[in-house]
Amino acid sequence: MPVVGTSGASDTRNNSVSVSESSRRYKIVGSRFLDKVTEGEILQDIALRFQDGRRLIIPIGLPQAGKSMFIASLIAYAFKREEKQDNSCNFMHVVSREESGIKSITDALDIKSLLPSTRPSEITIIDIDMKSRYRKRPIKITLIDLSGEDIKTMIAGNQTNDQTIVKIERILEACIARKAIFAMLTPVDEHMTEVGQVSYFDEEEDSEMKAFIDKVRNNQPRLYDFTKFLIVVTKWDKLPRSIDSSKYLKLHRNQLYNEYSSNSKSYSLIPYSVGNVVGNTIINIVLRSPKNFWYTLYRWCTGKHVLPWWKRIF
Ligand SMILES: Nc1nc2c(ncn2[C@@H]2O[C@H](COP(=O)(O)OP(=O)(O)OP(=O)(O)O)[C@@H](O)[C@H]2O)c(=O)[nH]1
Ligand SMILES: [Mg+2]
Repeated sequence: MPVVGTSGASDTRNNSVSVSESSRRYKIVGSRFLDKVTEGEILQDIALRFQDGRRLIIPIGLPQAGKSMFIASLIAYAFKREEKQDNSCNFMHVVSREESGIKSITDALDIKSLLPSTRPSEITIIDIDMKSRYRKRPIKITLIDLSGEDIKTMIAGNQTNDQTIVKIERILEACIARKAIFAMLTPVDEHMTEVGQVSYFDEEEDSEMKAFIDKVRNNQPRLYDFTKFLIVVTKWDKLPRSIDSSKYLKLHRNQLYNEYSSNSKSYSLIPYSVGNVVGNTIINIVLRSPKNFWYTLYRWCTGKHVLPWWKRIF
């Protein structure tokens, strides 16, 4: 059974850790290449995580959609506690910080650097547990980062012999074993000057993301029914003016909006920003979006708010 570090909120940088037992349990942790592992190895590792009650969160998006930075921002919120006031939850590494894939992310964020583009066939698997200070039950999460190039190829569906793509499809199919979350990341057009003016970029994003949903629905109807689709509009800070996220979706991702509004049971929507990005630097890492995400996730998984009612009132 994976055990986790249990140190308190004041010691989060070192709360890792070292649980060699769980490192042995999960063979594939941190960053690896799918062409270097067999289908059996990766699926067994995923199955172990399901057995441990882990919930998989898989960002789905085209190259440069913001998948890796979305994960980095969630990690930043979880493990950069000194930069935030909120101490209502504890986050714990499940394997040592060094081998978990978290270290390279937090090291990059320490120098406010963006992460490099994820290479084709690369996969990063990160296991984190989250516990409210006011609740007994922790939630166990596994984040899986994939390459946008691979996701694009998978959506196009014409590379049936590509073993990397086959493995990704198998990983997604395996999510039938335990309710997973496919986070559909679709970025604001960086060149947008006016809200309401739909660009070619918007149209392409809309149809590619919709094609992914259709692919799951048509090829794996049970998986479609079982999976939660969370639409995440990334690079929200790039909007020229503020707008309600569902209005944005209706205007700029109309096909996704129709999905979202026709089936509120399976779909949710959040706007997301990792902070102000200038060139290769994140000028200031914003923690509002990841906090919102983690709180929402905790509620989905446990049916309870991170905070007790008396904390929310006062
Ligand atoms: N302004 C702004 N830019 C962002 C944000 N998130 C990501 N970016 C920019 O988008 C680029 C791509 O982000 P990544 O997270 O690497 O994208 P990805 O989806 O992982 O891309 P691949 O690895 O190629 O599939 C980053 O280098 C940033 O320049 C955000 O919240 N705001
Ligand atoms: Mg990436």
